[in-house]
Amino acid sequence: MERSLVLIKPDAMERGLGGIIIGRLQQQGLKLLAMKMLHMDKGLAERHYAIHKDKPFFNSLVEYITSTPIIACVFEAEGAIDLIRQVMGATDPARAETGTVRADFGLDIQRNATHASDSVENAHKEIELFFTADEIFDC
Ligand code: FUP
Repeated sequence: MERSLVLIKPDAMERGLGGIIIGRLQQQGLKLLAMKMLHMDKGLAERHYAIHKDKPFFNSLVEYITSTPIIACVFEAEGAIDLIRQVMGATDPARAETGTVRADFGLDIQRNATHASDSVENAHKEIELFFTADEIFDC
């Protein structure tokens, strides 16, 4: 069974879209194992986006993701990584397929409503950044 970290980002939080996005994932059969609302600090944001630290958009991305509280979730399913990325659509909402979360709710490439892990290895690392083992309910 695969797990993925999903973040409801500040632009979606500001528009009250957390419930509908989490609902879309649950409707696809993804099982919600963990969820919390938190305000990421700079250190957590820099660790979460460490892979992008040399990119020109890194500082702006860290500033954005720390700008409001967010919701972090862990979802589980067979093939969860690909399934969630299909539900979310392309990173850039302008390129996201019709009916995807980012096509429907994303504003631009930075304010694209959600984050979802892009591999099993990264999901494992990302989940550990946000959740302790006893916060994940595998029932
Ligand atoms: P994704 O895996 O879909 O989250 O996309 P990426 O790993 O390529 O990008 C990580 C985050 O960087 C995205 F959520 C959006 C942001 N980003 C920018 O802000 N500007 C860019 O030019 C590219 C990505």
